[in-house]
Amino acid sequence: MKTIHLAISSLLLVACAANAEDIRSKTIERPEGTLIVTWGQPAPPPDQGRPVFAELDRNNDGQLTLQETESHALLHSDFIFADGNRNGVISRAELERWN
Ligand SMILES: [Ca+2]
Ligand SMILES: [Ca+2]
Repeated sequence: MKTIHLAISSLLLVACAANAEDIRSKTIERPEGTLIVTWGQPAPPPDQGRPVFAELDRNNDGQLTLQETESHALLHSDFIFADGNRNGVISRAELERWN
């Protein structure tokens, strides 16, 4: 029997906003096979406050690499957007713009 998995995340975010950690699924039996629809969103990263450049820049080279941002979950997940010139590192000015 054919099984189809369909993940819907962005369409139902509003419906799940009240309980953001709740991942739900529904199984629908169809003549063509079983359809499993899963929706929800993972829990947001904990609020760590604004990242402090000097604390993240472990090698003190004036740039933040992706690895150096691992301790700040939100900045780490948003790295490509914070890296305004897309050179693979975040400068102090880029971090200030991102904040
Ligand atoms: Ca660095
Ligand atoms: Ca950059």
